[in-house]
Amino acid sequence: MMKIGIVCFPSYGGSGVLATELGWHLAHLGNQVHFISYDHPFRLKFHENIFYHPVNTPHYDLFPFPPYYLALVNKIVQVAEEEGLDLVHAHYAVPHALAAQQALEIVNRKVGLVTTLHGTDITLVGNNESFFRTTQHAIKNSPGLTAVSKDLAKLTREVFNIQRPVRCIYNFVDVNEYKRMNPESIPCRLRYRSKEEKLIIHISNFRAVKRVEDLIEVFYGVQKNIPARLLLIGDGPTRDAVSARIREKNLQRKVVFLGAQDNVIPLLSIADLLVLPSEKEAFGLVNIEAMACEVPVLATEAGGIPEVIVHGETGFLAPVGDIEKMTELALEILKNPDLQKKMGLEGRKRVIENFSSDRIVPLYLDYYREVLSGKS
Ligand code: GMT
Repeated sequence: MMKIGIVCFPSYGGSGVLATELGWHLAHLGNQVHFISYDHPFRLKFHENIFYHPVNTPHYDLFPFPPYYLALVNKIVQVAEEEGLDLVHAHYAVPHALAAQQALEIVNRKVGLVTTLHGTDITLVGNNESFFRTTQHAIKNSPGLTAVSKDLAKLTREVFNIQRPVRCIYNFVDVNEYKRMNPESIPCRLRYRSKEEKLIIHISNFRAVKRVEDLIEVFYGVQKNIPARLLLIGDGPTRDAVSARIREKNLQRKVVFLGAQDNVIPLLSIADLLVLPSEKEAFGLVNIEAMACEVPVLATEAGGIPEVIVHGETGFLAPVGDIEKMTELALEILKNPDLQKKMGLEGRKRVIENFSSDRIVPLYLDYYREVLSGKS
């Protein structure tokens, strides 16, 4: 049994979801898990081995910006000392990797540290001049360092000009939870689609990097060919621009915008295709959530996505921004129920074999032991 501190973002977004799920599974395997964050992680379910420690940033007139980083370092020190942590697992490089490192320099005994890089912490944030040197320092010096795809591990070494190994540990889902429900048992099914219509689904945090406007263009082409609807789930900075594009294309009656949702399993279970047109994507957690629910995926060739989706078997890959190709591939799946079914089943099989919690969580535990023994 280990005592593990998890530092993560608590809000919607892949890194927070992954960290939360990992913490839950580690607790389920008998470890004691301490979440350290500014809010209660939104997907965190109760478990007797899980504890939550909020980071409170006091207001003081002299501070024009609340000093969250300082409060976070202080909280990690406090939890590590009071709870006797064996290891801290920092998710997302900025600011968690450096905060955890500083905290563990202060702690009065040796505590292990693993940093997991999730993607935008390297491609967008860490890469920014304002954060570059601190992020580089943090990833150079974290005793354990993982990335969620081989592509991200390679990119990290290139961007930060480092030689050290970066262990690839893929995202995972619990396939006992993520499985296709009988669509007939989902009451909202006919609200979002009629029996004749095909349903495309998209789930993201609506950041520019997701290129959701490309999806609107693809959907425009699809619905000109076959009866179809589009279900958009999530919220974020490009939501208004996406809504504007939907109006511009006069698609309001065919697009349902649900906003952020806690439980996407029933929604995936009524979908025929998930589309993820991202410009950058370290892994694409939503891809395996969809695949586990037997939904084929059409995504771009960006980042780590080709490590997840097998073109022609579990879905299709297309170049970033290639609307015409994406429309053609979407139609190929939606017009061919046998192909859709086959890809859906292959997708679930691939997730069970490669990206299930049963397979991935032990890899993290093994890595923790390796780091604690000083072998990594
Ligand atoms: O997808 C996002 O923009 C959210 C972001 C995050 O950090 O919360 O997700 C990143 O981490 C996920 C979990 O490891 C990965 O599956 C996503 O691919 C990655 N997002 C990007 O690289 C854009």
